[in-house]
Amino acid sequence: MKVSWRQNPVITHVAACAVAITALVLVLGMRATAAPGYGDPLNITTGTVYLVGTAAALQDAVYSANDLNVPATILLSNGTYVISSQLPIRCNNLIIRSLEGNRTNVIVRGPDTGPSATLPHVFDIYSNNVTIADITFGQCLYHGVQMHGEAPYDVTGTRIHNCRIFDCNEQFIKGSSANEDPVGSASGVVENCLFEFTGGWAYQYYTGGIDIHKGVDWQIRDNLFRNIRNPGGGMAEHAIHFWKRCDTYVQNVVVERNWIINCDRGIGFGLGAVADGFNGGSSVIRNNFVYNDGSGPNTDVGIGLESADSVSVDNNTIFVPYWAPIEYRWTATSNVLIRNNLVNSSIASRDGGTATKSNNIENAQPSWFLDLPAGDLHVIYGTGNVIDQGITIADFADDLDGQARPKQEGWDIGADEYDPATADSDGDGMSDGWEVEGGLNPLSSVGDDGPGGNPDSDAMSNAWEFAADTRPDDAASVLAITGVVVEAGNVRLCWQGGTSVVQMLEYSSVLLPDPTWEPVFTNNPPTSTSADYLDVGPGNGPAFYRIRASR
Ligand SMILES: [Ca+2]
Ligand SMILES: [Ca+2]
Ligand SMILES: [Ca+2]
Ligand SMILES: [Ca+2]
Repeated sequence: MKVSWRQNPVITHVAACAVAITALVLVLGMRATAAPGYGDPLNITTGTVYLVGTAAALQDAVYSANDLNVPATILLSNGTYVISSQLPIRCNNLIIRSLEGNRTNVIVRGPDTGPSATLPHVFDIYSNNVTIADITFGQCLYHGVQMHGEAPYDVTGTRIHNCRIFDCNEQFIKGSSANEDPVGSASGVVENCLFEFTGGWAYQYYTGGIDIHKGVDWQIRDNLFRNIRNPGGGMAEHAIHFWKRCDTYVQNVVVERNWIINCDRGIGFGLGAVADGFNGGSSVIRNNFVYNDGSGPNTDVGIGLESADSVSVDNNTIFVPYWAPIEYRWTATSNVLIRNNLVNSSIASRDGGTATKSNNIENAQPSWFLDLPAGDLHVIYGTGNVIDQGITIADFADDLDGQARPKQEGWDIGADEYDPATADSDGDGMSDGWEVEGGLNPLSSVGDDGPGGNPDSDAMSNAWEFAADTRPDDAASVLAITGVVVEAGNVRLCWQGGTSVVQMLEYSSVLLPDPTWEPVFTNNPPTSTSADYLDVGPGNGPAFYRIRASR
């Protein structure tokens, strides 16, 4: 047997003896949270399955499903489906989704766009338990989805998942009701969707993201809204608006973990002084980001409660150039809690609205946030008056990113729970917590504090040390093979490294010209700073080993 070693960058061969082998470090990015407004493909199927590839086939499948009215799934192959008339959905328990799950590859739209678009709606829903998932749709005169909440339809159970909805002249998702009808659409979910005007502006003021009248038991979560703003006279409706209240049931609407960027108005419950509707319940608006750069002429409220009853407004982060990022208006606004919100100006009562406020910060500064112009309101390292300064709320235990609260000593104020293990305030690929522990500046990405720095003058840059979880302030702390011992024909490898990342011991019988590295042993964290492994029977001939690490 011949055991060899390599030392980066010089490769040396030593015959038949125990030697050290240098580590190779694989640098990977930090674990990223899921992008806002995106979700995993739904991948569910029910009943009769239609596979379609053209607009005509899609329309035929909808008509057939409507006629049969038994559970059905329409799967759309990749492509663009240009429809000139809306798709009327009258089949209960219908799923419409992309076959492959990639929403960018399946587009259902009208033939033209802009203020004179000719397609009325894309989906016009009269039935219950309809799911639309993993597609892109838009370019219509009115609504991307119209749900008929008025009798006799009283649509329930609509689910819109992982869709991109674009360029609808009026409200992108509309839940209608009738004046004489007590209840609108109910028990729906809109999640992981992107709503946007692709040209940066709406075409008129009468538009909005989600507008539902007399809705009950809705969940609006993990969506991204952008550019729902009118460049001319009159402000657009909210990105998320539950307008009139149901007459017979409590509202119980949950709006959580949404990002709203550059929309005239963010989230609204109620509108105006009209105090009708059924009081009580436990609606919540929590863990949302609302940002507006103010470049439009109609910049308005982040969260507006108008004649809204029994709503908790908790742990939202709002930065808008409007005098009151959160307003509660009119005397019918009552039984309202406003807690742990991080906003840049007043949380204000108007026209007799009442609320109980606790633990809000109303003077947020631009420098507290990770990327304000992009609407990324994650707080950065050192925002001490925000981090750990919230009150514990029994109703929920996560943050905007779906990560658990608290992370350190207590709840943070605002939608983001700061986590030093994942936060990267200077964007240099190394987490704040690791930088601080290693004596680096978590707010500097250059020089000794950046990924290319090497303040301890060992063989590893800071980026490599981070990937290996070794210390950037200790030259003795590196990822390296420290010993090779031949034991009765087997090889024992000894190495050192960090404690919190995966280590992979690999073998190749050749080094030049191209090694073929095969896995020998995976050392899962938590790992000891010193470890060893007995490789049984590598056989006769040269043997090369390396140790890798990755987060
Ligand atoms: Ca960093
Ligand atoms: Ca740094
Ligand atoms: Ca170093
Ligand atoms: Ca080191």
